[in-house]
Amino acid sequence: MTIDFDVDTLSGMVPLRQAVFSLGSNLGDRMEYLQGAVDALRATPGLTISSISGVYETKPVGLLDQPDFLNVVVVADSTLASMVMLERALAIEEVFNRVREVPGGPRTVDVDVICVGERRINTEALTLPHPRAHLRAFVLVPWLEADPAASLVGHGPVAELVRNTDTSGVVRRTDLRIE
Ligand code: PH2
Ligand code: MG
Ligand code: MG
Repeated sequence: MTIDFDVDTLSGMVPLRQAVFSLGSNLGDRMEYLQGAVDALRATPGLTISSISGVYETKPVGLLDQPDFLNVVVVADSTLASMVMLERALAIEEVFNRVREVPGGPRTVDVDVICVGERRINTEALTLPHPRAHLRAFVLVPWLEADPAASLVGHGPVAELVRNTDTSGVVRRTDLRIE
């Protein structure tokens, strides 16, 4: 176990950092769920959205026998501790009736914390940066759109990661937009 003792684990103030969230939906009215999740993030005290990617239609990664996803990435400035962001993400999933029947299976809405500044954390509840983000075109492509200068802790510029990733299953839906 990693002993994790710094400002982030205390309940007091933490510095303003950039947080990146990956949102996905592949059940029901996908746009409705994504918009609702973004609205809930926007309404979170201590968190200010700075950029939202376009909407991407993406082929499922991992468990292949499930409907296509819509994915977006939200970039925010926040003074919240990482664990508080995770709690908020899980609460948003709860509100939108996320069902967890099959691990990695279909969901109304999934809200993942991808990274919080330079923070590295490895606990049972949360690993930062997200351990698979650097491999996932459905995270990297929208993230690069939302923040062309983005860099992933330990992995380098997102632009470079996108160049080295198969992005064929990730298609921008120019007809859709998150407000
Ligand atoms: N989320 C997963 C597993 N697979 N595939 C796509 N295309 N989009 C996702 O958001 C996604 C996935 C686990 O959370
Ligand atoms: Mg996920
Ligand atoms: Mg998740």
